Amino acid sequence: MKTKLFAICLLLFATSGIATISAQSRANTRNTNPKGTPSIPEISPSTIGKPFDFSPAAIKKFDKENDDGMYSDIYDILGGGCSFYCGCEIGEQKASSTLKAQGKFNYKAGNAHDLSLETTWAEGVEGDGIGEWIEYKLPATNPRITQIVIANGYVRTKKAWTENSRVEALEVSVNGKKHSMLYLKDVYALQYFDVPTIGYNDREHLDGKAPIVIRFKICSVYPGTKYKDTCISDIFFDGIDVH
Ligand SMILES: [Ca+2]
Repeated sequence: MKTKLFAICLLLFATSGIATISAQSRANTRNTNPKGTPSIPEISPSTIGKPFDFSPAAIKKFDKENDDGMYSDIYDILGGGCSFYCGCEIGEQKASSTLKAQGKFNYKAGNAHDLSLETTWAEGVEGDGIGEWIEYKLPATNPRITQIVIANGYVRTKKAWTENSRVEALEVSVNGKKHSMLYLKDVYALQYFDVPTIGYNDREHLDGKAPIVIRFKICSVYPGTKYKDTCISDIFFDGIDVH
């Protein structure tokens, strides 16, 4: 009897060992591609905002309710209240290409980080702009970013949004190192992505540290109905270290 019990125990021990090794093996391979280099987190939005409404009626209603002037207009993303941008810098933006200005509208890189839904960056190459990028340079002292918020496409009007291309997959790199792949929804609203922290964790020794350079590269798009220009109206952040 004792021998039989011992054999059962041995068997249980052995199989649990196999299970442990197998789980360990899965854990190790989950984040590696076939070449063995670490892959990056693939992230979908955790939250989608309310659909935009910039109709004349909505603008009239907004202006009436905004009688204290907290927001500069209906396109103003944050208004004058406290936010992550009490500490977060706008920094400098540059892009691999930019669509040339048409009439009173321009599509420069800085439009993607001016906290206004009225303005947009549009890439300026032939086709849908796969591989084109926009880059933000922020000082090392910038508070740490834990969330990326995106107004995908040219959201100033629903018509402009439909006619121009939107981003489907956006690769994020930080200081030249791949950070994450964001999978955007094709929605006329803000999209919130919870991301691994961007910025220096050692807040005591920031002097002399390299600036934080965040690059967003277009990897695939939702095609516009009229134009092959991919637009991003705004990419902005939320995070920690502020207040
Ligand atoms: Ca903008």
